[in-house]
Amino acid sequence: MRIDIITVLPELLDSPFAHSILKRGRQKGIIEVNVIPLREFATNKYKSVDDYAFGGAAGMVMMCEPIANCIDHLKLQRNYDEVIYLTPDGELFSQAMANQLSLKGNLIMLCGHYKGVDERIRQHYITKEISIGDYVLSGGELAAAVVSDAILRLVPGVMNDETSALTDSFQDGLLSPPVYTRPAEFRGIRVPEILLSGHEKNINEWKHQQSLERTAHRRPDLFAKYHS
Ligand code: 6GU
Repeated sequence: MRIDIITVLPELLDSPFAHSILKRGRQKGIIEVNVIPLREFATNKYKSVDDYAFGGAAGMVMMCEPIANCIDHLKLQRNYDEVIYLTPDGELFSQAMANQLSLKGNLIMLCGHYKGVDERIRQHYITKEISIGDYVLSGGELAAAVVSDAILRLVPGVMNDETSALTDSFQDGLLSPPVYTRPAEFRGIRVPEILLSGHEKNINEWKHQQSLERTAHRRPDLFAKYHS
């Protein structure tokens, strides 16, 4: 899978894909992440990527030409399954969406900035709009990093057995159970005895029960969906 991220702040995306699971996935050649500086596609002598909003609204708007030129340039080299725009008024991101997108081959992500992009780009180039939650970030870059991370770790071969996605919170609609490591006693607090019992069936039942209780207590909204 390949993700091309278009941004006015490429430096913001240097680190998120350079460590741990995603670093190894890139080294293995299973996933590819490219950060494309939008300013390289600016057309005027000032290299502008934004301009004043028509109608006199406060704040700048990302211009059509640099974005159109950039996406056209990318599309000449390969086909894309989705051209995604990261924006607070997009569809709310979820594990289900991450699962679907992890099956795609090539994705473009366009990071919004300022007051957002000219509506004509949204109408003519964008195939999917994603928000990562009901709060406002200063730009789409951190959202693109969040969405990309959630997608890329699901691509087969990126994770090994120890990091398997199958036992993640949300993958079965429930939160994960609590986990413990050595020592078996820490400041007088013991690990639940069942986890030391070696009885796999009972342990799995205990974990499932803990997941149910956690979800019911912390996320009644998820718990209601799980039972319906
Ligand atoms: Cl995708 N962008 C911005 N700027 N803020 C957000 C967001 C995206 N998702 C939630 N808040």
